[in-house]
Amino acid sequence: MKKSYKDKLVAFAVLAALPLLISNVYAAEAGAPAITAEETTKANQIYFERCAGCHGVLRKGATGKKLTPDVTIAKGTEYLKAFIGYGSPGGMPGFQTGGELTEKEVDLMARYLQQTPVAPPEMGLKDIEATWKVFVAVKDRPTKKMNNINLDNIFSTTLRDDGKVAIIDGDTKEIITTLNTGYAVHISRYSASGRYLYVTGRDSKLSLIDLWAKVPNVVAEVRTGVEARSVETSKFKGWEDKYAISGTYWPPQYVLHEGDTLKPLKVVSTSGIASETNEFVREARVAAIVASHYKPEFMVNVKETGKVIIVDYSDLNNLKTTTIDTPRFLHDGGFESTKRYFMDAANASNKIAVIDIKENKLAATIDVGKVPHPGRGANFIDPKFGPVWATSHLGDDTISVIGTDPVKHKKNAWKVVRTLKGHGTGSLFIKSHPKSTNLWVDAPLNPDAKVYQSIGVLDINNLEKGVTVLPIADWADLGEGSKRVVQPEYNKAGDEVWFAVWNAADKNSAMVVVDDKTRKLKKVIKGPKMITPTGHFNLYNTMHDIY
Ligand code: DHE
Repeated sequence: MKKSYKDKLVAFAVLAALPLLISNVYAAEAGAPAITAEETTKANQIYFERCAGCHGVLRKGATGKKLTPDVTIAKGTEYLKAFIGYGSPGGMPGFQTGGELTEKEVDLMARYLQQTPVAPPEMGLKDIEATWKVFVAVKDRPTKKMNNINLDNIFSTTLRDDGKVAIIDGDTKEIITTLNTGYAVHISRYSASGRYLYVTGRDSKLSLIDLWAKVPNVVAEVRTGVEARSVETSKFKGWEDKYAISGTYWPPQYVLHEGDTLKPLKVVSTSGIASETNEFVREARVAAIVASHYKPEFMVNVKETGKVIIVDYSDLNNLKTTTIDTPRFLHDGGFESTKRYFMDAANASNKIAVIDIKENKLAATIDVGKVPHPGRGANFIDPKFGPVWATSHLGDDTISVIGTDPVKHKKNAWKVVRTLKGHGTGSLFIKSHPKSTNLWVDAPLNPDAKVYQSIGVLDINNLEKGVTVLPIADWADLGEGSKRVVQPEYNKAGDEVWFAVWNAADKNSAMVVVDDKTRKLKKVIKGPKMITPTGHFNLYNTMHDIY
């Protein structure tokens, strides 16, 4: 009898725990400390929730270091405990100091990391299809918008540890509804018409939300794997709302879905030979995906192999793909202002790869600061250098500003024209808006609370003046906790900028809205529903790639 995906997951759990069940106290590797079956189950869960994103399920390393027993046993339990508990200047968060793990859990993880990792199960089209649910069939959905919400200006806000998103009215700043989605939602993207919202959880649950319903609701969902971070939708003229694409960390693959039902149509593995090393990588994870406005194509970042796969979705049966080699490891990125060039962060190489999505080729690679992490980056007109795109960095406190106009500003194109001092090391996101003269930069992974609880802002017309720091978490007045300020995001008009103040699940969190012109506090959105907000995505700006 063929096994369902759930059966496979159970089989995996049993397999992983089998040696433990036999002895109950277990050291798989010679020299590894003891760990019980019960502890392993708990550690598996913590590893999935907190560690796998950076270190990989096979623990071979990517954004984070390699954590296989050949490395970890030599480091020893005490060293690993210090690293996990207190973090490192290289960007590893302190899980004990941040309140995410107790001292006991840190000790458990230090011992767990010295055991041999076990690979989770594969997941083919049939397995994915078995998890697919349509709650409201297309024929039963409204044929016109049934609410009075100004959809263009809504925000889909991740409520990370609550497994939900909040749909917030950008005009009234009221929460319209909160909806159950996957565990630790990572990103939200909107369909090209603006009717549908796609949300992916870290657990690979992909949810489809109908924004035309009287109250927006989840109309379909599907599990695409064990771990995921990305989703995007077809944006080319004539293909609006037709397809969605989801990318998974495990299994390493991408899935093409029917846009209005999430029915999985095609699965493509991304395991393969890496650029630069030419070695086979099993865990070649899908990071950011962007959709072309020029052609019916998706750009899929394969992290560990350093490949951008351009997927032509005009004929799924005879799928045409173009593979572009870049430096590694590809993570996040976005378009420059004309949307012809995809500015793609290769974070382990400290480079930005520029992909020309009209010609489907690598246009340039540019050296930037340490561990670029742009989110989608920030576009603005530099008074001296013309159109530019900027990234901040996880590993240093600089902002690299890159010329992006190869026609009218040819000598600046694909060069770092300025390096600005940002708000601090540990930055994840940077943002501006065509109607603004501000450049906002966060630093949520900075080790200093004063820095990660605030935001930096630069005046685009006076960049030499340096960064001004605003105490966003203080403005939110939330009481105790880490209160990391995450991700600037504009409203549709470009006159407000929104920030998440991300606290632990049992503490108060908030969204803070700042007037972009005056840089003064406009509104704090808080209350019992606002649990661990992180990313927040304005419909109009996200749909049109305005940032
Ligand atoms: Fe993210 C984007 C992966 C940690 C909040 N994050 C992305 C993207 C990827 C990614 C691949 C790009 C998606 C796209 O554009 O299609 N993120 C990862 C990780 O692997 C990592 C480093 C570790 C992990 O375990 O997940 C990680 N990310 C975080 C966080 O800790 C953040 C702050 C909170 C959280 O949810 O865990 C976080 N990531 C975000 C946000 C975006 C994002 C808000 C979207 C930014 C945007 O402007 O589009």
